[in-house]
Amino acid sequence: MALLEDIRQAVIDGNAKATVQKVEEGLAAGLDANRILNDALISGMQEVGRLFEEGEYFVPEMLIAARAMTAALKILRPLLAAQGVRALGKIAIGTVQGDLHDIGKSLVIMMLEGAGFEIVDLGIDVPAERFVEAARGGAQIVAMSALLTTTMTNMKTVIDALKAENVRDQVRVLIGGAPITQSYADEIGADGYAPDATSAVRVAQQLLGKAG
Ligand code: B12
Repeated sequence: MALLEDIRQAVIDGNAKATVQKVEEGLAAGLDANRILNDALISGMQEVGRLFEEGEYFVPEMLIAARAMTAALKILRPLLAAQGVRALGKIAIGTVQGDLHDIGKSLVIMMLEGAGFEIVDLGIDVPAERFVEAARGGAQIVAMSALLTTTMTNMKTVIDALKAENVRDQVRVLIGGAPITQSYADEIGADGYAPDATSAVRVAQQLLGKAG
């Protein structure tokens, strides 16, 4: 569909204004918010990743593409998250230390909020101690995001810190991000892994015994 392709291209070009304008146009024309997210925005970011890998794009291009995507997500947020649902449990989520990627985390937050979870957003570049504090503060799930192979190892650092501080048994640990796999989750002793924001909701429900 031409409009979806226009939105995708606007993200690749890093044109926030055009991205927002086209998303609004799409919604007005009756396009589904999920379709805009998956077929235009996420697909556009995947292409940006590919261009970066091939040396055609550099960090500044990635950054402006990320800004365009973030601007569009603000519009989609209320549409993707259903309102006023009951609290299913408290989840503290952050991107691990050394890692500044937050678009995937924002999407996971949106979906979890929409499903009725209370979210504590710890932000990006989060040191292990902050995850430990969140566990002490009553979060039932500690969720971590990592996009870099060099920072994903900090997920294990957090799990080790939770153990050292005697709070590992109080929480369930959920992890995700592009380089993460189920086998990595098993290897570091995380309780759950999900490959995307939609399945993050299902896994979070399962972890708290509220299977959906
Ligand atoms: C945008 C982007 C950036 C932006 C980030 C802006 C921002 N606000 O987030 C900027 C420009 C800052 C950036 C910087 C860098 N980046 Co970058 N970046 C990307 C890019 C293009 C897109 C990431 C993204 O937003 N994807 C879209 C979202 C929706 O997908 P997602 O993050 O995977 O999230 C989904 C799932 O993974 C999952 N998920 C995510 N988190 C969680 C958490 C939980 C609990 C669960 C259950 C699920 C879950 O659900 C999400 C939704 O479905 C990727 C390429 C790619 N294809 O991933 C490279 C990429 C991740 N970056 C890369 C690199 C190398 C870097 C830099 C080192 C570059 C440099 N030389 O400086 C720096 C590192 C900075 C740092 N310290 O973090 C590499 C990583 C390579 C590797 N294997 O380690 C990639 C893969 C590009 C590439 N192909 O080489 N980057």
